[in-house]
Amino acid sequence: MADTIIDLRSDTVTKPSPEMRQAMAEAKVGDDVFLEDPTVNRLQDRAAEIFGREAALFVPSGTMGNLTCIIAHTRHGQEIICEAAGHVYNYEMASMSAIAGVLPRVVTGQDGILSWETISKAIRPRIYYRAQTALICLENTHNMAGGTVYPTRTANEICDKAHDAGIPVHLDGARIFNAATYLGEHVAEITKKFDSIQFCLSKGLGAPVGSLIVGSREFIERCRSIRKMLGGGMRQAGILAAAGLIALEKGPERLQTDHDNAKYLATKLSGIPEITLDAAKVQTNIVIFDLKKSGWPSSGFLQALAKRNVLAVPVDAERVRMVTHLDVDRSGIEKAASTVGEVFTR
Ligand code: TLP
Repeated sequence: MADTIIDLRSDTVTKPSPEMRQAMAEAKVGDDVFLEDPTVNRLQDRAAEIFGREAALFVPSGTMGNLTCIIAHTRHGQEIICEAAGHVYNYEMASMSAIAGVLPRVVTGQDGILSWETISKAIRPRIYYRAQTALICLENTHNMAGGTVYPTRTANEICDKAHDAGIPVHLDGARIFNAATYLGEHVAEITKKFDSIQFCLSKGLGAPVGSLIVGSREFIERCRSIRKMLGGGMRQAGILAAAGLIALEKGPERLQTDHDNAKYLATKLSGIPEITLDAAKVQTNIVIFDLKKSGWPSSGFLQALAKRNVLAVPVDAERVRMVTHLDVDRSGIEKAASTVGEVFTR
């Protein structure tokens, strides 16, 4: 027990539950490129139903989901407005430029949260010699801003005004169920004005693999061709969808526990003098703290922590991220917090 590793690098590290493993073993499958996998079809139908949309598409990853939507919404030589610390801009291998051929027009939000005021200034004028703004991409929750949540009014206003300007809005909703849990609102309600949504099954919801894109039937059919072009046409993917269905049905209801654990962790860490962290700002399952006062670079700190069996990731040279999830309970969180304290005292 003493050697148990407390892995807070991400909520992607969770292992499928015995119930998921069994459902995977027993899943009815077919060739999904022929649209014949009954379990994939069930997952897609259920996702569309939950989000109150016409259709959904199962994709192998959040990265492919975002890229597929970006390609569907844009043409080469256009621009996308996205947030400076956003995942699409920083962690997706520049795929929006390398593959979709679009230029990111970056704007900085308040704790990652954009407003129409900041976005509207970044929209290119409709002049024939300027690249045109083809898409706005929001991220909810915002990962590298520390799991922050869009107030629904703000997201709605951005979508309404963008639509008035003739620009569609895509949501990187990798952790949209965390946002819904924090707001106490339904995912369909908080996403209803977006033109497309990508959300992940493989994060806090606990599935081993997979994301879904939801939108109109016409949009999803376009995405299906793009997914195939990107190499994401899967065959007997019902094995994965079976775990995904359990994640979708049962994952959301336990996210509050992750949020409570993150708040608890943040409160403990903020009591350590070497750490700068405002626990009051922690809204969901992501805790980011600053090591500047300690004089430690995040790399050295993380190595010392790993030696004591606690894992986290760097955000940059001075900041570290810890993410709570279903495979670390409250006692693990307590252990992680006290281990951080120990690292500084040794
Ligand atoms: N995020 C991962 C890393 O890539 C940073 C993590 O550990 O948090 N959108 C958002 C907001 C994400 O946080 C992620 C993954 C993705 C998209 C991409 O999803 P995957 O990893 O399935 O491609």
